[in-house]
Amino acid sequence: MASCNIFFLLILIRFVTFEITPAETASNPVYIYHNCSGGNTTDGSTFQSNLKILLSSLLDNTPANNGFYNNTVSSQNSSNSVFGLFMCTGEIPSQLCQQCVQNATQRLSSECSLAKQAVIWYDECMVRYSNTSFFSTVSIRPRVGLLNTANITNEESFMELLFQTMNKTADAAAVDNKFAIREANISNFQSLYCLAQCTPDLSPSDCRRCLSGAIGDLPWCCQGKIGGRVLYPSCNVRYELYPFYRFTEAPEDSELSEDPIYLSHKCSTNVTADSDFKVHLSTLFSYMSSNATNQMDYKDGVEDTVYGLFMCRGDLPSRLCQQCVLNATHRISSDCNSFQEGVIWYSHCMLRYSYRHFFSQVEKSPAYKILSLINTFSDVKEQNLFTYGLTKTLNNLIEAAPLSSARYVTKSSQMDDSQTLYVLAQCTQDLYGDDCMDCLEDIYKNMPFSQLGNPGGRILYPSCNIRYEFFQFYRDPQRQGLGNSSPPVLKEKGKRRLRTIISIVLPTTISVILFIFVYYLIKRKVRRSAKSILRENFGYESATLEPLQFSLAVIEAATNNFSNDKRIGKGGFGEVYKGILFDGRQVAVKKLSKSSKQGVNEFKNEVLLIAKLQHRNLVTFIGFCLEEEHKILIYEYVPNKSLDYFLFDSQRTHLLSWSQRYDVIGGVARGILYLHEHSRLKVIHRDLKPSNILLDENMIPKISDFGLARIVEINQDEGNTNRIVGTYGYMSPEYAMFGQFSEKSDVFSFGVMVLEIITGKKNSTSYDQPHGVANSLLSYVWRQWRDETILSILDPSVKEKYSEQEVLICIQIGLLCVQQNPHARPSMVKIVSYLSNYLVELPRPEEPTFFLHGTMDSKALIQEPSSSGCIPLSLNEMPTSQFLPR
Ligand SMILES: *[C@@H]1O[C@H](CO)[C@@H](O)[C@H](O)[C@H]1NC(C)=O
Ligand SMILES: *[C@@H]1O[C@H](CO)[C@@H](O)[C@H](O)[C@H]1NC(C)=O
Ligand SMILES: *[C@@H]1O[C@H](CO)[C@@H](O)[C@H](O)[C@H]1NC(C)=O
Ligand SMILES: *[C@@H]1O[C@H](CO)[C@@H](O)[C@H](O)[C@H]1NC(C)=O
Ligand SMILES: *[C@@H]1O[C@H](CO)[C@@H](O)[C@H](O)[C@H]1NC(C)=O
Ligand SMILES: *[C@@H]1O[C@H](CO)[C@@H](O)[C@H](O)[C@H]1NC(C)=O
Ligand SMILES: *[C@@H]1O[C@H](CO)[C@@H](O)[C@H](O)[C@H]1NC(C)=O
Ligand SMILES: *[C@@H]1O[C@H](CO)[C@@H](O)[C@H](O)[C@H]1NC(C)=O
Ligand SMILES: CC(=O)N[C@H]1CO[C@H](CO)[C@@H](O)[C@@H]1O
Repeated sequence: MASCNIFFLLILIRFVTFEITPAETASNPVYIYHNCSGGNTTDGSTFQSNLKILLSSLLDNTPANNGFYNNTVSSQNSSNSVFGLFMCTGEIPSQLCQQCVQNATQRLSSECSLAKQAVIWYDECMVRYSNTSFFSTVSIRPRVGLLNTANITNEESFMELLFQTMNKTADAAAVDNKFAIREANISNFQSLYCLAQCTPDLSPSDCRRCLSGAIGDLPWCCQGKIGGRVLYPSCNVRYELYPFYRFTEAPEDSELSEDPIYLSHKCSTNVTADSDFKVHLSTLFSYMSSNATNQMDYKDGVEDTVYGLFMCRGDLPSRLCQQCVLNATHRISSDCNSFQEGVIWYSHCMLRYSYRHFFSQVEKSPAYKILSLINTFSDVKEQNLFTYGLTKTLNNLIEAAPLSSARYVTKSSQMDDSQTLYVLAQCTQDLYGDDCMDCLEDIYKNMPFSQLGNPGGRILYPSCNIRYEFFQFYRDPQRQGLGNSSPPVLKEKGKRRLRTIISIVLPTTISVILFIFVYYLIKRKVRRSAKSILRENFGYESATLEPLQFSLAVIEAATNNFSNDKRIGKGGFGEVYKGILFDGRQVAVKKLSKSSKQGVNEFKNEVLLIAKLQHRNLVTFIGFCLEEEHKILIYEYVPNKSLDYFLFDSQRTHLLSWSQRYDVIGGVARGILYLHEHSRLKVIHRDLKPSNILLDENMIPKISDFGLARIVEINQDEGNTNRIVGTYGYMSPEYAMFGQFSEKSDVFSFGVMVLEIITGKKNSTSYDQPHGVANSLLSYVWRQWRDETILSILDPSVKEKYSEQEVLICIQIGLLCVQQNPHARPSMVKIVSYLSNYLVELPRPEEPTFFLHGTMDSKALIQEPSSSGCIPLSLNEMPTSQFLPR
C-alpha cells in the first residue's frame, strides 16, 4: 500500500514537472490522455494505410491551418474511409501547434495502430480520427477530468462563481471562434480564469450544448478544487486561479524582420444587418491598403457608416508598413467579414475598423497578450534585476510616450554584461497625451511583474501597446538607413520614422470621402532624439517638482541648523531631524549621507516618483532639498511614536489591544502591497521594522522611510546591491548574506514584525537558554507551532480579549513569511487576501531559518557583502494535477 502511494506520488510529481518546466512547455507538448476504441482492423489493411495518409495530411496542414483542420480519406469501400481532425488550444503559436500535432499523430500511430477510432489529448492540442464521419456532431465520450488537488475553502460560493463565469465563457465561445477565455474576481486580489473551446466544425448551438455538458461535469471532476478541466472530444473547459492560458510563446521575430508576422485578430460578436456595410467596408480596406504610403490631408465632416485606422510600428520604413497593412486588410476582410467591428494585430502593424466613430477614444479591449509567465531565471537576483529594469524602463516610457508626438518611444537598458532589455511603447496617434498615458498605465497595471519570465512579451490593446525583448526588435532611431525607401516626409533628419494613421469615413452617399489624420509631427516638423525626450520629460515634470522643492536655508531654519537636540533618529541612509516649517507644520527631515554619488537629475526623478506615492498607510511625503551636496527628504511628522515604542515596553505594551494589533498588521500589509504592486513604481522597502512603522493619533500605522530604499538604490548598479542596508533581525537570509533583495525580502521582514506584534517580543532576544543558534523569536514560535501549543506565544497583555481565529491566521502568515526559500514566502497580494477573506486555505509553513544568532545587536548596519551567491530556486505554488480518466 505504502509503495503504491509512493508510486502515485511519483506520477504526480512527474506530471507537475511536465506542466511547469518552461523549456518543456516551450518545446515539448504535454501529453494528457488517449483512448483507442471502435474495434481493431488488421495489420496491412486498406483502412490502416488510409489512416496513415490521413494522419500525415493532418500534420502537413498544421502550418497553414493553425488551430483546426479536418480531412477525409475516402475509399470505395466506405468502411475503409477515415475521418480525422486536429484542434490546437486557443491562440498558441503555430510552431507549438505543429509540434503538438506531430507528437500526437506519432503517438496515435504507435499506441492505436490497429484501432478504428481514437482520440488523444495534449495541453496544446487534440487529435481524433474515426471510421465514421463525426464532423459537425457533438461527441462527449470518452471524457477526461483533470484536477488541481488543492482544496478551495469556501466551496459553495466558489462553485457558484465558477458556474456563472463558465456559462459566460461558453456563451462567448459558441459564437466567437469557438474559443473564449474569461476572468472573474474572487476577491480584490484573486481571480478565477476560465477557458472554453469547441471544435470549429460545430454550429454555435451544438457548441453551447457540448460545453453545457462539460460544465455540468465539473462537479464530477473537480468539486471544491482550485483548478480543473473536463475534456470531451468535441469541446473542453478549464479553470484555474492563475492565468494558465497566457503561456503563449512569442513568434519568431528577429531583429529587423521583414516579415509582418501575424499575431491575432478579434471580430465583434454582432453581425451587421446593413447590407451596404460590407460594401463600404471593402472600400475602406482597399483605400487603407492603397493609401498606406501616401501622406494626404483631408477634412472630416461627413455622414458615416464605417471608420478605420491602422498603425505601423514607429520605426518601420513605409515599404514594410505598406506590406503589413496590405496583408492585414486581406486577412481581416476574410476573417471578420460582416462583423460590425474588428481588430487585427501583426508584429509590424495594427489595423481596426468599426461602425462607431472611435477616434481619440482610449480602447483597452479586446486585448491580446503574449507573456511568458514561467520563471526561467537562474536565480532570484537575476529575476530581481529583470523586474527592476523592466518596471523602471516602462515607467520612463509611459512618461515619455505622451510627450512624443509620434506617440512612439523605445528604450534599451543594460541588464548585465551579456543582456540588454529592449522596450517599446506606442499609442495610436489620434489619442491625446493624457489618454495615451492612461492606456499605457492600464497595461502596466495589468502586468503580472512578479510572475514574468524572460523570453519577452507583449500586450496589445486597440489603442496602445507595449513590448519588451532581450534582443533589439526595433530599428535604432539613432541609426540611419536600415530600411530603404521611406517617403521623404518620414525621413526628416532620419531620427525616427513615423507610423501613419489613416482614418477613413465612408458616407452612406455614393460619393466617398476620405480623410487622414493630420500629424502634429509633420506639421511642426520636429524630431526628437531620445535625449531630448528625456530633457523634455524632465522639463514637463519640473512644474510638478517646484512646490516640492525647499531651499537649504528653510530647512536649516526649521531644524535649528541640524542641531543635535533636534535629531530624532539615525539609520543606514543618514540622519533624521525633527523640524518646524514657517507655516507651523511639523516635519521629519531626513538628511541622506554624503556618500551617495547619485546625480542631481536622477535624484529629482526619484523624488518625483516618490512624491506620487500616496497611501493611507504611508507617511506623507512633503518635499525635498537639493543644494550644496545636501540631499534632503521631508516627510510629515507623525507624533504618536513608532510601533516598537509600544510593543517592546513592559509599561506600554498593554496599551495595544489585540484588535489594534490586528489592524496594524492589516494596515502595514496594505502599505507594503501598495509599494510592491499598486503604485506605478515598484518600491522595495528593505528596512521594514517596528521602528519604521509610525502610529498616528488613531493608531493607524504609517510606513516611513519607504522612499529611501529607492533613492539609495538608484545610485547603485540597477538592483545590484553593493551594500546592504537594513537591520539584523528583520533581514531575510538571502539579503543579509548575498545582498539579494526582492519583494520577498520585505515579506520576510513583515513576517518577523507580525510575530513580534503577536508575542510582544523582539526577534533578537533569546527566550530559553542557548540551543545552539536556534534561540531567536522565530525558533521559539516555530517550536510552539510544531508542538501545537501555539497560542502560548500570545503576548500576555492581550490574553484577556482576542479572536483566536485572527491570532492563528496571523501566526501562520508570520511563519509563512519567514521561510528560508524566498519563493515559498507568500506575496503581499496573497497576504492581504489571507487577511481580508478566508476563502483560500493557507499553506503549511516550513521551518524558518535561524541564521541570526540571538546575540546580534539590532543596530542598523552598512557593510560590503562578503560574496554574492544564489539561493536555489524551487518552483512551488504550482498546480499539482491528477487524472480522472474514464
Ligand atoms: C486491439 O489490439 C490491441 C493490441 O494491438 C489489443 O490490446 C486489443 O485488445 C484489441 N482489441 C480488440 C477489440 O480486439
Ligand atoms: C470538414 O468538416 C465539415 C463539416 O464541419 C465538412 O463539411 C467537410 O466536408 C469536412 N472536410 C473534409 C475534407 O472532410
Ligand atoms: C513527444 O513528446 C515526448 C515527451 O513529451 C518526447 O519524448 C518525444 O520525443 C516527442 N516526440 C516527438 C515526435 O516530438
Ligand atoms: C474509450 O472510449 C470508449 C468510448 O467512449 C469507452 O467505451 C472505453 O471505455 C474507453 N476506454 C478506456 C480505456 O477508457
Ligand atoms: C481536500 O479535502 C478532502 C476532503 O474533502 C480531503 O480528503 C483532502 O485531503 C483535502 N486535500 C488537501 C490537499 O487538503
Ligand atoms: C449555467 O447554465 C446552465 C444551462 O446551460 C444552467 O442550468 C445553470 O443554472 C447556469 N448556471 C449559472 C450559475 O448561471
Ligand atoms: C451587439 O450585441 C450586444 C450584445 O451582445 C448588444 O448589447 C449591442 O447592443 C449590440 N450592438 C448593436 C449595434 O446591435
Ligand atoms: C501575408 O504574409 C504572409 C507571410 O507573412 C504571406 O505568406 C502571405 O502571402 C501574405 N499575404 C498577403 C495577401 O500579402
Ligand atoms: C489620399 C489618397 O492617396 N487617396 C487614394 C486612396 O486610394 C484610392 C483608391 O486607390 C484613391 O482613389 C485615392 O486617391
